[in-house]
Amino acid sequence: MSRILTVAAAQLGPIQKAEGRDVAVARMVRLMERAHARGAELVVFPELALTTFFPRHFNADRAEADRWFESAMPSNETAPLFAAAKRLNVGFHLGYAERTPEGRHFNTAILVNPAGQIMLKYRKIHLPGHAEFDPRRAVQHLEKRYFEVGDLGFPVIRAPMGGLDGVNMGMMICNDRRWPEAWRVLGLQSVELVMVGYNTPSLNQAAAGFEAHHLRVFHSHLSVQAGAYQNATFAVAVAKAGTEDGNELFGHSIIVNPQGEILAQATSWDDEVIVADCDLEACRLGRTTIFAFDKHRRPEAYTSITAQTGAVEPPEWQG
Ligand code: CDV
Repeated sequence: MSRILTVAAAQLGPIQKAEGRDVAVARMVRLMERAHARGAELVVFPELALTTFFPRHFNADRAEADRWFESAMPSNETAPLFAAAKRLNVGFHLGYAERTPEGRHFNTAILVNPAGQIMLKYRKIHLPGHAEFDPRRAVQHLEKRYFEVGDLGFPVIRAPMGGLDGVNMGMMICNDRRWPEAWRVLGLQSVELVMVGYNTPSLNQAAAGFEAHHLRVFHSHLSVQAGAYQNATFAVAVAKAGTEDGNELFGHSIIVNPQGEILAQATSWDDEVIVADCDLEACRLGRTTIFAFDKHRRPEAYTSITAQTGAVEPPEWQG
């Protein structure tokens, strides 16, 4: 019997540094309405969806960056998203910068049900970039300056969504999608839908050498399609795209099935909704055959995955 959840990726076009949250939230409400009109039951927004991608901007005084963070969720400014969810009877996923009551800072995503309840929170674990101003870079990437490493692991929750009694839903954020370890930790919790928002520059600003432009999108899709296939899950990868503060982010948001196939793909680098009917029963094939983890995994051979961070050199052949 099929278990269909209709999922939308709500790609956002650029948000400029001078634009307020009210502008972003109004655009997001419109995207929710458009997604709902196309039958979506769950709408997925990108990483740091409420503001420009501020880690490209250096603040010598760290506290000045606090203006990019939310200290309440919902807040007056984000309440329209929660109200729209109720009005339209849709769930949503939102990425934002979180400042906790203790003054800690995280790159965070939440999953909200149509009643406006936060069902799941994730804090980004793989933080790319650097902590100090780097004079060699044309554009900074200061995630390591502004955020702590997430402290919630990679959680999955089983909860009602759309017309389904239980959907196993998990999250990762942007750079996490490139790490197979993150996918597998979600896979080991029987995840059926992975939501991942991203802000990815079209150019590799850290590149010391040449990297062909088309590979930026290829590597993003490769990671999401492989992660979905190898863990027998659907995945929604959604961009903030276009030229923000003079810096280009690529779009190409996708919805992927457990075979690793792309079901829907955004074609603009602006606000755009893509929708796919995800039959969660399709997770069963991989899970019970080639990726039946309980039958085939060999964790005793994988100890280096958690015991070390960097790669070591192999022994020299002595022949
Ligand atoms: N926001 C990100 O995590 N962006 C990184 C870029 C810097 C490479 C990404 O992995 O897409």
